[in-house]
Amino acid sequence: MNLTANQFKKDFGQMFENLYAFDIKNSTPIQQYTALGNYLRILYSDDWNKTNKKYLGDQVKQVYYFSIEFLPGRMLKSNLLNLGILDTVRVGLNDMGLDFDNIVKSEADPALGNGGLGRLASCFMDSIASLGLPGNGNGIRYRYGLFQQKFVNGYQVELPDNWLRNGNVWEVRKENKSVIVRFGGQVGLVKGANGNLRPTYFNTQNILAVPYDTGMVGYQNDVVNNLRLWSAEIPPEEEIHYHTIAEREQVNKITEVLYPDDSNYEGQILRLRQEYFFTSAGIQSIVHYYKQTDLTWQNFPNKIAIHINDTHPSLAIPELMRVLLDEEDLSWEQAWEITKKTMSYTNHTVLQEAMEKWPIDMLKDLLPRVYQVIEEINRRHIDKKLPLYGSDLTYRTAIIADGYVKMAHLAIIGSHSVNGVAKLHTEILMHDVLNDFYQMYPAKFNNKTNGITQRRWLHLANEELTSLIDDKIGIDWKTNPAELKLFKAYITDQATLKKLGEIKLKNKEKFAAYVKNEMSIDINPEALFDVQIKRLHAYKRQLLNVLHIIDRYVQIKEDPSLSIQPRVFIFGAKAAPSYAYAKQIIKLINALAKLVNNDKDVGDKLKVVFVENYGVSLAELIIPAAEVSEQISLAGKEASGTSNMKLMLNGALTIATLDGANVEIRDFVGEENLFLFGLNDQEVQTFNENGSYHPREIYAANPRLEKVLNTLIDGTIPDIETEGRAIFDSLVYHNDEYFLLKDFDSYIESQEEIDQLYKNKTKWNQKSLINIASSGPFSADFTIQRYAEEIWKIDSQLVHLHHKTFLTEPI
Ligand code: 26V
Repeated sequence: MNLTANQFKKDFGQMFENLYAFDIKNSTPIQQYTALGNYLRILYSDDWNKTNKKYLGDQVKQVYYFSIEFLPGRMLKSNLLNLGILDTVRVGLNDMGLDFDNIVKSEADPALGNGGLGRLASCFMDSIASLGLPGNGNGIRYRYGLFQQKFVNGYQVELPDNWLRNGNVWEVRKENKSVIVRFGGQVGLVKGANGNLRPTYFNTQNILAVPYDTGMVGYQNDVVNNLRLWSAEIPPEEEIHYHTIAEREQVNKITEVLYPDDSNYEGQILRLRQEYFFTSAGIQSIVHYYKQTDLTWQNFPNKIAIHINDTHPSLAIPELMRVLLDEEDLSWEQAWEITKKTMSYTNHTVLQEAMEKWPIDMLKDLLPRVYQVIEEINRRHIDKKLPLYGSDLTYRTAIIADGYVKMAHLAIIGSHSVNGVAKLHTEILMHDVLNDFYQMYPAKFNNKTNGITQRRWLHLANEELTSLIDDKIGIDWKTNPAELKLFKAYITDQATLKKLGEIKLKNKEKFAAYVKNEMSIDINPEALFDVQIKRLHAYKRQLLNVLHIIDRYVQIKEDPSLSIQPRVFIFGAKAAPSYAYAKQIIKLINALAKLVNNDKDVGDKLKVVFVENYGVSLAELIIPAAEVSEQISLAGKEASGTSNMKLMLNGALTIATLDGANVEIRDFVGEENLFLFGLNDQEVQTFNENGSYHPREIYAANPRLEKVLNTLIDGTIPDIETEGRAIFDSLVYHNDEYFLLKDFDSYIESQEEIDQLYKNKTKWNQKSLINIASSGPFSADFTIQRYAEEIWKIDSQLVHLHHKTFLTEPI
């Protein structure tokens, strides 16, 4: 976009006065932000409109990414970057005497997701637009995002996240595009115009779904795609039926809050309402859109792809069937062909406790017609497969069984594609967790390793590193991330290595200033910064990290003159409010931090920093400052991980188990450039099958580990009587489900190697450089290119393909 700083100053100053009717000199950063956001939205509105018109006019195939979570992060800077006016606006604002960084910080960070799954959806939206692909997001406009986390006496406390308090400049409410979503009631058969009996619904509760659209600006390509988030309201014509406040609240509640139970399924009816609400609204709006064309229904899958992000939107399958059967009068066979060809599904977890299944009666009462459709899908599935696969296998794949409707089964049977999110994860799906389905539908299964957008996670988060890379290899890596590998040519260039170290130090200083300001903790920027940032979950093993910290503490206390590499251990993590064990681990980390950070014997040798309220914005501050990336989940449990990719891209060295995408990171970066430890997934499986793991024996036989574990229960760490005991028992007496004791020694050994390497700054920076240069294949641009070609069959609409050398790098 062409814009000079002078033009910007004139236009923006005018815009501000039009909005607020006072001089910008007397304004607050929030007002400045609001005006700037409005200015930008107007700036790209023409491209937004044109993009829409082009897709409709050319009748190109489009994908709709259905996700119950999106985690976009603040959008001001990313929109400026993608519009190509970041520097211009910065200069302009500076000339006007305004503080750009303050303006940026006054934007609320929309926390409409829990973690990896929601952030992935947003990285994908960025890549879809940046590749010029016709794609749309479909989700929920939660009135309150994921809770804000506070620590009170070391315990997690959850506060509401009123992210819309100051409005939202990026969204456009489109009441004229509203649709009605129906719940409850009964189904009857009524003769239609053509004399056929038609399912008709009575006594339903009708909810108005109102869309709020947000532009997804592509990277300097004039493309603006659409993210549509739905809000629940009382339909104006039904106001009369809502007599009490309680009845009205029931409607608002549907899109009030995001469920904070990442990976822990609880069969709550409100959650089911949410799932059907945004799914039905999305399907209806797609069908309305499609009917603007004069294409036949048979053409639907040639023009529309619908992607189901985990099982949360899997009611899209029976909902599309319902619309095609009941509203468009298609036969079952026609409707089923169309539905299967349209739908594709991604699995994001192998954890049994996260698998969605709804009690039959709950689904039947809330969605009677949808339930009938699911029953029929199930009946036909069993009928067809029984003669081919026999009863054992066939009934194991039933959608309705044991009193439940199993959403993963529905998603697989109703889609043409099922993918995992990293090579190992997909292997585990095919050969273990979903093996029954793999036997039936081998061709449906495929892998799409996750990716991240280098625009947010390198370009915006780490501008100094970006300029260094630009200086050395030019700027083409921004549109073809495979070119990052050219940076390897500087592996022996002392000046580049030195510069890399200086940039890291600067980023560490910036983070240290934040820690000082927010937490009153002094950390030494020269110490090694070790980072674990992800949801708190037992399988991710933050606790193993803690055991290592305690081990260091014990050693220092035994010999205060010990010479040891100073380290700062940095944690960021939210725990689901109902996840008691995860919350106990939070308390433990905070208690340990208090002990360690205030111990005179320890000094700079060891610091523990647990940042409050970890989210996208904090990730942008922490990741550029990280030197060690902790990716230490029990092998076989983490589907992919994506912080592993973001940290590597910013030059951190990874300490990892062979889990999720760590396996591919190892393949690209080389075994000598990361630190592997611990059991592999096969070994874990063998222990589990044989019941041959006995942590109590390890405890008894390993004095170093015994000392560490005893600190949990002997008062060494103050104020954790309950938590310390519970955690100790889970490890020593309740069989240590995630094999921490087994992996302890090899973890400690790898950590010692890290200390050794850190002594040699040149070698360290060389490995850091190789990590940066090897992270191109993990760009979401590649991931999306594969989804587009292999699953969605959609084409880029860019006239000038910037991406000519794409896909040279296989994953
Ligand atoms: C599951 C559930 C279960 C029901 C209650 C609410 C709720 C909310 C979110 C989820 C999603 C869990 C799955 C998930 O987030 N998986 C993560 O997906 C990342 C992106 O593919 C991947 O990198 C992580 O390894 C994986 O844990």
